[in-house]
Amino acid sequence: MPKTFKNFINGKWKSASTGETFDNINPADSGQVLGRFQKSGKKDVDEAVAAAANARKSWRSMPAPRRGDILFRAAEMLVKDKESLAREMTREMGKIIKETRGDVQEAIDMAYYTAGEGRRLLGETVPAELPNKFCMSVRMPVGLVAAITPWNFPIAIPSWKLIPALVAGNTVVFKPASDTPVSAYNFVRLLEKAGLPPGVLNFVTGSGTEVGVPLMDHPEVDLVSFTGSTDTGSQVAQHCARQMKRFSLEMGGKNAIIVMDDANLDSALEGVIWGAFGTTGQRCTACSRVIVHRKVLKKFTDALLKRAQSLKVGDGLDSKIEMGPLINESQRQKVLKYCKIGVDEGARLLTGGDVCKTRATRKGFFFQPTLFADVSPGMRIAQEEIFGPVLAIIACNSLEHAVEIVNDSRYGLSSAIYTQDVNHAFKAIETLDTGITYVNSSTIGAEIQLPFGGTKGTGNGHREAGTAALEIFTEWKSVYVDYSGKLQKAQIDN
Ligand code: UN1
Repeated sequence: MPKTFKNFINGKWKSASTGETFDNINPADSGQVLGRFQKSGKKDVDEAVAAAANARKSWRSMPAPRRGDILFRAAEMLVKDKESLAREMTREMGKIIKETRGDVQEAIDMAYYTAGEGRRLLGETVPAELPNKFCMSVRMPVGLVAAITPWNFPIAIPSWKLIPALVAGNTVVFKPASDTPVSAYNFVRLLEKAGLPPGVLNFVTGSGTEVGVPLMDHPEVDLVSFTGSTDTGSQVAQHCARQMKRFSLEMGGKNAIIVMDDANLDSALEGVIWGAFGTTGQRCTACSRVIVHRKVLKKFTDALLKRAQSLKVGDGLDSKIEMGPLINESQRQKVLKYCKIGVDEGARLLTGGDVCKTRATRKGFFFQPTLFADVSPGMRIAQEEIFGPVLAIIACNSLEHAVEIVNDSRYGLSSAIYTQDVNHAFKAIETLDTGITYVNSSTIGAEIQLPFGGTKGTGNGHREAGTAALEIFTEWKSVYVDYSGKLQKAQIDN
């Protein structure tokens, strides 16, 4: 019998009011049920929100360095449990063990870095325009945060939301993706053990419609922090706008790498393969387009083909495996559909394009590493987010042309250029319309001390991680202290 996991509300682990559960399965072996999770409903959401609302006052009045101490403890516990957390994550999410270790490491980095905000949370002191007067700005918590997270970074992305929200003095109701609830549970359990008081962090599992919607619609929720698809993100925006709530959205990408004729092609090859097929292409930052200068197109395409065909696909717990399965069957069908669209549009399928059919991969949601050549920038496979191991190769004639192709997208998350020419590198940094640009590196691999997020359809102007995260999770308060002992009128007495 698989273990049954519960919700965490007001410091207690409890079953959902519905009495129902859902199964969490291993995408590398879909017959394997890893656990049963609560199929919660509105009543559970109401209870979790009430607990978070109740804890608001005491949590925001705890000195921020003390809140940071709890998060430092969580960082230490993550270090200690890194290997077991990574293994459980590979089992439920599918990405290879090296990558799930990286996922946990990202949460460790986030916890250490952001716990330190407990002793910073910097504001400004500025001169006053009148004598005997003092001015400063301080950061205040927003209030009650709903964190809604995806399955592709089952601990890292929750850490981007929960840790800055908590250190800033907010209380949280956390709804994880239903494909990866074990990792979310492990993270919450660890934060509980690190010493969060009851009600400060609540955890409710279940579907988007039964948990996500009532959560973001709840009038006590002040802020919704969401990472996921652009379609769902736009729903979140509409729900939040009705109640004038604050919301931050981190959504799709159609990230591209430019390979110039002066690039180090060996290094570019590694970067493109890693960007396109790492996490089985299921990163918002995945490289799904490579824009190659015509002068090196044939050589680079041949090298890509050789490397893509040699990738070892299988169970991510086996350390020799380079690419795991897709998350579930419906994602696999979506990727398959896009491969058919690519062929119909006239792109040339070089390799892949179908589900894996070997003995070792029969039981899971595996897909072949796929390359399309002769892709033109307007094709659907070059415009729409596929979220799978499918790479479109597009030819360009110059840097200007390449940048035009990269920017011809509704998304603007990550971009990269491989070049040995410093002028090309800086021109690309200046003109690529994305939130992140890499020079001589892949589109993936963002570090937590910098802002993470994108332009255009990727987001709504906010950034996660770094100190930028505090812009979402805090409100500014401007403070004026007049110690003149009399009424002084700004703009009038000076
Ligand atoms: C995501 O793609 O959903 O930069 C997050 C990266 C990771 C985070 C990616 N550090 O690829």
